[in-house]
Amino acid sequence: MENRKLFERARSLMPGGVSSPVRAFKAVGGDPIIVSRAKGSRLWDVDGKEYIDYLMSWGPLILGHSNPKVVQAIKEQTEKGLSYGLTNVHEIELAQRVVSAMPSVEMVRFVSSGTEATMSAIRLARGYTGRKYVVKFEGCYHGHGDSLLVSAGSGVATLGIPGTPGVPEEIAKLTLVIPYNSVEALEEVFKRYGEDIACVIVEPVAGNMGVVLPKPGFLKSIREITRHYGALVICDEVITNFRLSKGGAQEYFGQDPDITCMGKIIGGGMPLGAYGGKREVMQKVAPEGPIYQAGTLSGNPLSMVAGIATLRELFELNPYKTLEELTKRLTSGISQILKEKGIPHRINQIASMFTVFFTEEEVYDYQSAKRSDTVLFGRFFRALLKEGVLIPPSQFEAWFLSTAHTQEDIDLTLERIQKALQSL
Ligand code: HOZ
Repeated sequence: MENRKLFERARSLMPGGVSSPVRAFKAVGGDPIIVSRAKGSRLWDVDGKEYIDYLMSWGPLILGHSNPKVVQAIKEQTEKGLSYGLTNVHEIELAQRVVSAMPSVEMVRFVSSGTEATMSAIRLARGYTGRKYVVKFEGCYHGHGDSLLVSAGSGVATLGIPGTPGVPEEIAKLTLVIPYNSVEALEEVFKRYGEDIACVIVEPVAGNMGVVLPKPGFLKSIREITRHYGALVICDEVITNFRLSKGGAQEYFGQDPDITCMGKIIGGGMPLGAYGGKREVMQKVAPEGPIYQAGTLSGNPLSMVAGIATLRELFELNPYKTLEELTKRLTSGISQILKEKGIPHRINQIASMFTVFFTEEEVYDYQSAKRSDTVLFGRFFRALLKEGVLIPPSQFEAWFLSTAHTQEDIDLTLERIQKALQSL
C-alpha cells in the first residue's frame, strides 16, 4: 500500500516521519495516514480512503477544509506578492478586526505560530513587571518554548515525556506548576512567590489535556489574585479565539486578561499567531518599547488575507449556535452508543470542541484526565479510523467541528462509530 511505503520513506527522512510529534500515532498505534487532499469536512489519504475529519488540522479550520472564500483570497494575493517584509494594508485590516472582536485587546503584534505568540507574551510579561517567575497549570500546553514545556499537555502528555530534556534546570525552575482549576494552589503559590511572579498563563478552556472546562470562579480568581500581587494574566486563546465566540473565551466567560495569545483560526489554515492586549502593556514591545521580538515573515500578506477572509466569513455566518447544536448532536449520540455498550466515559464539551474520556469520574484537571483508559482510547481511535472517521490521535486533544460538517455527516459518523464499536 502506498501509505505504508510513503510513511517508511518519511521516517527515514524526518524524525518519526512527522513535522510535529503527535502526528506519529505513537500513542494509538498503527500507521499514521499520509494525506493527499481534503475538502470541507472530508480528508483523503494517499490510498484514496475517505475520512470524516474531526481533527480539522488541530483547530484552525472552523470553516472546513479549503473554504472557497479563503482559497480565493489567497489565490488573489499570490499574484501581488508572497511577502514584503514591510507593513502591508492587510495587516492593518486584520489588526482592526482582531481589536474590534477581542474585548481586552487594544493593540496586537502578528507572529507566525501560537508558540511564538506565547513565548513572546512571556517575555513581555517579564519585561513589563521586571519579575522572573511564570505560573502555569499542569497539563496546559502553550507551545514548545523552554519556559512553557514544563508539565505540559499535548504531545508531551500524549507521549508521556516526563521532564523537559534540553531545557536547562535553571530555566525550568522559573516555571511554577500548579493543578488546573485549583484556586487554593494559586493562592498558595502567590503567598510564597507573589512579589516575584511576572504572570499566570492559562488556557481559559484547556484543550491539550483533552478538553477541560474552567470551574465557575476559577478564571475570576486568577484575575483577582494577579491584580492583588501586581502580576499579569496571559490568556492563551490559541485554540479558543474565534472558536467559542466572536470574542473568544474572554467574551464567553467575561474574562479580562492583560495579554492574549492567538493562533489557529486567526490564520484560517495559514501559519499565523498573534499576541495582543492592553495598550499600556503592548507599548513596551519594540520598537515602541524596549522588549524585543521580531520575524521576517511576521504579518506576511498570505496569512493576513487568509485570516481576514476567515473572520469575515465567520462573523457573517455567526454559526456559533448551530455549531454547538451540531456538536451536541454528535456528543449525545456518542454517549448513547457507549452507554449501550456499557463503556464508562465522560465527554467534556464546549461550543464546537470536545473530548471523549474513558473514565467514570469527572475530568477537571490533568490528574483526572490521566485516569482515562488510554489503551481503550487507542483501540477506539483505530476502530474509528478503519470505518472512516478521523479524530485526534491522542486522548489528550480536542475534536473539532466546522461549518462544513452537516447533520448528515454527524449521522453517518454515529453509524460508523456504532459499527466500529462492534469490533472493540
Ligand atoms: N497545537 C496542537 C495541540 N493542540 C498540536 C498540533 C501539532 O503538534 O501538530
